[in-house]
Amino acid sequence: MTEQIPGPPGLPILGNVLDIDPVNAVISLGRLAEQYGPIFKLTVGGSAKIFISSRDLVDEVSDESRFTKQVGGPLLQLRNICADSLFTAHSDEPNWWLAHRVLMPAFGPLAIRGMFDEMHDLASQLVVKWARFGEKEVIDVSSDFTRLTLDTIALCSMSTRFNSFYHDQMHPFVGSMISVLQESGKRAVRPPFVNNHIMRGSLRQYRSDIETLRQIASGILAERRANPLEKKKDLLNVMINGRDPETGQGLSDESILNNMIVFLIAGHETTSGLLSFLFYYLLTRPDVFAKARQEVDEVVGRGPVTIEHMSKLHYLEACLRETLRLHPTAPVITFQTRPDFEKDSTTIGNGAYQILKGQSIVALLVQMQRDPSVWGSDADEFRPERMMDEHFYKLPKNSWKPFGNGIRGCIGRAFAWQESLLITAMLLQNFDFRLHDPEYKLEIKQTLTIKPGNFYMHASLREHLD
Ligand code: MNH
Repeated sequence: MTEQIPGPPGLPILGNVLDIDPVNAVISLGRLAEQYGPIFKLTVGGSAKIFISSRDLVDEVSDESRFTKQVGGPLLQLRNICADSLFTAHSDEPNWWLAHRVLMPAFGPLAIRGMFDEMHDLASQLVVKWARFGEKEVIDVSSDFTRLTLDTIALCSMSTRFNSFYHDQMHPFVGSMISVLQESGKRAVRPPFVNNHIMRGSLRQYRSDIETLRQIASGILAERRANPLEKKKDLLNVMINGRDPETGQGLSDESILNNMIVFLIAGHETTSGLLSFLFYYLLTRPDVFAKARQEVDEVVGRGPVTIEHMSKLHYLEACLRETLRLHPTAPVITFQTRPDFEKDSTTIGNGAYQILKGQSIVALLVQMQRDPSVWGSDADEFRPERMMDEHFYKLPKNSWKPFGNGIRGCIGRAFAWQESLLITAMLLQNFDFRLHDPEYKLEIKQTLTIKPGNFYMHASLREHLD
């Protein structure tokens, strides 16, 4: 016998729309998890969704022989922009397999090492900017990190410089991207007839922003076709020249455009959020700051940060892991039964809860990664020691999964890791920091991803005593 899944009662037509604050969906879902427990059910946009937040339940749905990623909610809306790109394709779409096989080598360890110098170049621009500003300037932390991560993914993926640090106005691609991402989030919680017939003004703006993104991307592609830059190994060249090792097939221009746009979307906000949350901990935890800086001083010293240092910054790495545990910047991942799953239903919770074929199961990573049965009674505390290699590699499987699940997990993980380590090492090597508001309490701001809200700091060049 299976059990009823608990949840708040809904309204006849609107379902549980009022239980979710669209601006702060992740926070309101977290509150419902506190109230209803590790599994609860809501009706959103006409269909029932199941929300899970314990490690054991997430472990069960991570079983790829029964479940896979579901493209629904905001991701389904993103398909208006990038169709069946790597990130937004359904797991059984042929273009997912094709792009996955063509692109995997381009995100492998060797290829990412090859991007080090370009990452270093842009991180240096941030160092120069903060050094010139001096200690009085109020730094909007996540805004500067967003400029940096966006410039980095644009340079490494398509050798294009957005030069975000040299312009007050953001590059037109950026403005349109931010606005389509916001609108996609809003569309996901509105009924379709409202999106397509009532919000006419928003729809017009949405279409024109999508057009801007596609035009800029296709301009870059056309220019590359005219000037092939044969020695470049950026992602764009891999997409143009790469062939599926199994079939010999290459990506169509349409698919290249979709994936160019998706790298820029998926490849910057999550990393910028990670760096911003990390800096929140570095600035509010003098013990953590001292250890991190000591490691940088010992490993790197005063000279340039190099690729060889990347594998030696063990404490910094633990800090990054612990930051993503408490604040997984892509805060939910959605599962459903595999399209080729042969039965009409299955169960989770050791047989307790029935899951129908195609049913949405949303894993709430913020709660899941604080499950006391894995992390103990200090689960809410930032304690990087628990993430040092000797503990990290012994964690129960699927208890830390900020990069998603299995074959549909993040392809950019090594990229984000190298970028984050490099930036943090360079900043710790060069600056002292302090909070702008010494009383600052962490606020969470959500778009599709999460980042700290209203978080400002000051940076001053370190006085090296030697
Ligand atoms: Mn990334 C998928 C988190 C950095 C490109 N990424 C995912 C998923 C998560 C995720 C979670 C799975 C989403 C889902 O199940 O719906 N990604 C992150 C985090 C960071 C990150 C926390 C940084 C920190 N991601 C990056 C970077 C890039 C990138 C950098 C590009 C260079 N991510 C992707 C792509 C996918 C993805 C592409 C889709 C992969 C697939 O489905 O095959």
